[in-house]
Amino acid sequence: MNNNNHIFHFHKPTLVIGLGLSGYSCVKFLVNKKCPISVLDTREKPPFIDDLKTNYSDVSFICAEISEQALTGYEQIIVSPGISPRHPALIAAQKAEKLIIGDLNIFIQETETPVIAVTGSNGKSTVVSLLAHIINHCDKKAIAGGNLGLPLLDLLQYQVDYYIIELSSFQLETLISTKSNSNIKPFISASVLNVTEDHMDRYKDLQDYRETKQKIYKFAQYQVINQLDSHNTDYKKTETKQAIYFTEQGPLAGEFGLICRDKNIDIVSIDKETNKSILWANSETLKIKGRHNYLNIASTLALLAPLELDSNKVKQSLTSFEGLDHRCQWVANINNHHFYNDSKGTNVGATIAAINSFDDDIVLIAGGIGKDADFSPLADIIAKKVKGLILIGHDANLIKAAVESSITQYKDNQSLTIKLVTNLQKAVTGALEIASENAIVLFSPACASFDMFNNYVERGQQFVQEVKQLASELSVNSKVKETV
Ligand code: UMA
Ligand code: ADP
Repeated sequence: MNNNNHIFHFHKPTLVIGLGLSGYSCVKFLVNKKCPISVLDTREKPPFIDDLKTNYSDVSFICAEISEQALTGYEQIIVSPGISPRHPALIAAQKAEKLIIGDLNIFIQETETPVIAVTGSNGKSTVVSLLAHIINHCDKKAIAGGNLGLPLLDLLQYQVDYYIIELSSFQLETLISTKSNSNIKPFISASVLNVTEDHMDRYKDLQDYRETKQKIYKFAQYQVINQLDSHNTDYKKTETKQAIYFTEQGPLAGEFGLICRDKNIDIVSIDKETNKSILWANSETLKIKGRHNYLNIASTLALLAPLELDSNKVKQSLTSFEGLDHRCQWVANINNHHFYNDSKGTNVGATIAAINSFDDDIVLIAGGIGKDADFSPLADIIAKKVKGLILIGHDANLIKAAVESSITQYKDNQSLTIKLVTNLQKAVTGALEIASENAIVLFSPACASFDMFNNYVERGQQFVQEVKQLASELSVNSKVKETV
């Protein structure tokens, strides 16, 4: 390994801030490298405190607020993604020439295995899981991690051909490129899949959030760009790197895109040299559905292009990919009403994509913590397409006000029924009461879950449980997915 690329040094006194998944994985990695570390968390009982005490009793744990005093004596500070590096004490430490980074900088410094990196407001987990699924099907080994769940530094213990990493804006926020490391290109390909509002409680504005995501391209050989994302297109003009494009429309030479024939969609690319069209998949043969998922496939193929995998094997693997739980996942049919769980729809853009996946009448269940989002784009589509709206959680009234304003402004959907309820059980029964014949009941909250649940998984599981319960109580014509 070329030490010239190192910005993090294992002999220097280091503080890890946060003892969640990322922080604990840093502890394991750094102790193994004999790095002198301490851990600070503002919570008295952070998630991995018992593991730290049992397995690393020599590592000191400090429960304190982040302050200049608490950072004194450390030359390097590793910040967990849940903590903003814009905290005044961290900014002061940076000015004092301390190294402030996240686990991502250590990961790119230490990896010798090629990496494919993905960020974006929506579709990240689907794309990284599909990338790993395809590569493994093509007789190579890949493992996916990062924001998906397996922390970045934990990936390094796996002997594989490729690491596939999902990066959140929080992880990219601490990524720094200096003179020392700016020449390394650990990412074969990297993509900002899309940018729509999310985490507006952490960023100044959408541009700030977008620029944070675009840091992913700094360490990439190929930048994979969403052709229709004008913001990424602006970025393209200022960069000279090799680019591969994907688009929601028919592709041009060298691009990956979608060709629509009525409701049937082909995912195709156009060979740069021969100009011939290559058909990768057709919507009829895929297990994942919805236009946003076909675009996810196009971006996945673009990210894989530099690997030159066997195209027949790639095509086969696309048809066997089942998608992930809690993403537009069919749960049950009760009296000809199909219930879908999209608990991972945690922002406005995701829920808009989920609504657009269906042509039928929709009753939408939404709400939770809105993260200071502008709900008006969601309200507009609700006013146009949704027949019933059930709202739960902290920001239910904000969504209701936005929808009522859209209805008044555009004189749309005056008959839309809106109900506010206090829990998911009432949401599910309420949805069935107002659903018209053959309607879809879509649970896509457009919000984070932390007001009522530990995370989106627990929220999705509870939704599925309530739907199953309703199906059994009614003992009517119903069919429930076995495995959820
Ligand atoms: N926290 C404190 N005090 C501290 C440290 C953390 O209150 O001293 C709080 C944070 O504000 C946050 C929570 O603890 O509310 C968790 O933060 P963390 O940085 O300790 O999180 P980890 O357990 O390390 O998990 C992180 C990612 N979490 C976040 O970015 C908030 C996980 O993504 C990721 O799977 C994991 O690292 C492994 O890489 C989750 C997530 O919600 C799924 N991501 C956001 C998203 O997808 O929208 C970005
Ligand atoms: P992420 O990891 O970025 O949160 P996921 O793949 O887990 O993305 O999908 C989360 C939700 O986002 C899905 O349930 C769906 O509602 C929506 N979604 C998925 N892909 C896209 C896309 N390309 N564009 C817009 N929304 C999407």
